[in-house]
Amino acid sequence: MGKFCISLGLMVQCDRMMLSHLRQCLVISVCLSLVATVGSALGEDEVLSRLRIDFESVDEGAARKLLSHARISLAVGEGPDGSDAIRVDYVACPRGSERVVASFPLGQGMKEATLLFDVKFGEDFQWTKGGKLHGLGPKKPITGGAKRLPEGWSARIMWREEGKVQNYLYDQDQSKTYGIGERTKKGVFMPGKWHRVVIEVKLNEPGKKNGFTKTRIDGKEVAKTEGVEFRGEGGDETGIQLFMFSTFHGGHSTEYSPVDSKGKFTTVHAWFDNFEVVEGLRDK
Ligand SMILES: [Ca+2]
Repeated sequence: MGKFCISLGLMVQCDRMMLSHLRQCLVISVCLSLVATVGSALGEDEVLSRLRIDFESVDEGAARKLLSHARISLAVGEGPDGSDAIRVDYVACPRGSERVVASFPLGQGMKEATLLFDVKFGEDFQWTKGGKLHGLGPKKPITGGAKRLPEGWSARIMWREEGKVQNYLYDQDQSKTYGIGERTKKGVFMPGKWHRVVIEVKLNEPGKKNGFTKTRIDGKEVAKTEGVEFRGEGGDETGIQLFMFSTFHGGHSTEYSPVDSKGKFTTVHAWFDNFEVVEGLRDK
């Protein structure tokens, strides 16, 4: 009887401990789910976003810097939703069109990031053999056929003949002069139409060929390049640190240059709005 009483007492004691433990678990899990909810709510708009340019305020920051470029002007009310946007003038030259480039630091190096923007090519836009569109890079990106460096790389896209789209990546392959990457078989960009561009970049681990770039246009994946060795070494400076505003025809020959009906160099245009760089991979 004595033994039974002691056992019963222990069982009651155990039940109490379990109940108290259960309560603690419940409190902890409720707290954790609250944190997760707040985190994801903030994440959409504030925590994950590294850069946003919508041209609704152009007196300072990145918008002002872009508008200080001689070939970029404010396009009032010409954005995809009737808001303000920018227009880029592509002025023909012997190697395509004049370079319209600007860099924007994004802070601490990221291993994964997504660049999003809207683009509309003019009704009379000339694709020629191709040209560059914006992308992401490390602190010191490699472009223009420059010598590959362990800490350098870049991930942009190109338009090609008939509005085709190509990933355009500078990786660690010393045997290549220019960028590499998959391209679409058919045209994707249409003159006179706004397109939503989403470029996801996942960097490789140093020493491994396990990076990738995926490009989506208007919600559809059009080009995926996998097994990429973007960087040859680690460190914050080799992470995704730069938004590369970079657009021009070329290339390096007149095959890339826009010309008029008489074959003379001409100027064509494209419009841009709603640039954003977010941490992590985001399909949108
Ligand atoms: Ca806008």
